Amino acid sequence: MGLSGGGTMSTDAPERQSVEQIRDLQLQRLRWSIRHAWENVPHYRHSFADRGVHPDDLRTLEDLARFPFLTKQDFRVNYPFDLFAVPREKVVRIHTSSGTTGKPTVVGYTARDIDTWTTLMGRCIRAAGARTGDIVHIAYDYGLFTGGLGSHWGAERLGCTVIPVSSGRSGWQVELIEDFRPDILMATPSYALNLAEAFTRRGLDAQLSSLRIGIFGAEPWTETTRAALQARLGLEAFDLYGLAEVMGPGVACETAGGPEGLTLWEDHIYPEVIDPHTGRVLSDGEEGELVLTTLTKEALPVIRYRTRDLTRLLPPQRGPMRRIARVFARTDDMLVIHGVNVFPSQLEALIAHTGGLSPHYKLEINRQGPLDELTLHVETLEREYEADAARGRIAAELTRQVKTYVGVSIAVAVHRPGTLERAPGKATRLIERRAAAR
Ligand code: DLL
Repeated sequence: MGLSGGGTMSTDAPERQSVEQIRDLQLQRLRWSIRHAWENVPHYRHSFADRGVHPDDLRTLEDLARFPFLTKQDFRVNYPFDLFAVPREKVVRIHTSSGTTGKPTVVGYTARDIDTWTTLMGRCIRAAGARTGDIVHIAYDYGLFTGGLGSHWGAERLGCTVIPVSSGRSGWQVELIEDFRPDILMATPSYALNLAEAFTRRGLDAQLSSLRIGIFGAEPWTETTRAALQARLGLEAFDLYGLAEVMGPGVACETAGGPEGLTLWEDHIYPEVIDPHTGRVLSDGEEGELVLTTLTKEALPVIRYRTRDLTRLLPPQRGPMRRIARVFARTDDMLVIHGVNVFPSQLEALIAHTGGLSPHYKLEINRQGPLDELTLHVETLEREYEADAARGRIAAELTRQVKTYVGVSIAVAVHRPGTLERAPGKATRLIERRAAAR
């Protein structure tokens, strides 16, 4: 089989297939993908041999569990291009992951890979309710980050009018939204909140803007943030998931009026959820780490990539594809404070419930003796900020809530409105002071 991924199904109408048809297609494509990786990438040849497996060992979809995982570390070792399975001249585009530590992960696409990505992103934007002719304001960063260009091509494929704004300069973005009257906003949820603030700073009511759909992703966010975004921007907010290693945005997305969770495009990507400690494959419905395998990717086939994202698989509903539950955290996001596991999303929900606080927050970790200590930095909303006493009351209330609901003692620092740093793209929450303290 050539560089085709096999299978004859049109990428545009997967909803009409049955679950059995999708499984057949997956097996056929998986066989191709595993052989393609093994034949063309030394890393896979070695890792399969170390594990004692060969592409011929894949007879059923369940056999995939016999194959080794691919990790972020494997990308680092093979930096920049050694995981590519096609000659470099066939690679028409390079992107990177947005990791902040060490060298970024480098990914490549053939023209056909870009076409597949565009198809899947188009499906996601359509699933959120967008239609041909809608105006889409894209405030994901353009450049090596996959968010801007991935969304851009998908929206164009759908026949939308794209405004490729990229991130930053929020005041100017508000002006553009007022003038061009887009229907759809695509941004990280934290940047969308920044935009809502920028409307307020200009004395405008964002609820009255032309926006009716928001397609938000690239970082974990919560139902409380969804409610805040919907209320402030007067739109319906949808979750979009993806990662550079597998493609970029468009791996999975929520559907307007659809079932709970994000539909994962199983005709091109095969999902597993594993126990992150043992590597054992879990049943659908069980929570664990998402592991993804590409079925059709030519330039960079990814076999069993450990995403470090925590979620669970949900059965197909109103269509043949399985869904993932909202990705609430990454395995490496989890903080252990006084022996208690703490996820930023838990704190985010409590901040929203406390009242009087903006949704912006930072987590500062210090080491005092043998234990890590957590300080949660939050800021008040303008109208709530009057006196130190008010801030003291809010700090005490939030400390109590965290103790009650998360079971851990932390410090809370309440800042003045607008003083916590805003990132133009993905929010950076963690202030790491442990290395300095050691
Ligand atoms: O963030 C791709 C993307 C762009 C997705 C725009 C959605 C919208 P990376 O920079 O490689 O790619 O980061 C991928 O971000 O493994 C998750 O940890 C996190 N992430 C992405 N989308 C979501 C989401 C892009 N909807 C990493 N919910 C992933 C939670 C998300 N986490």
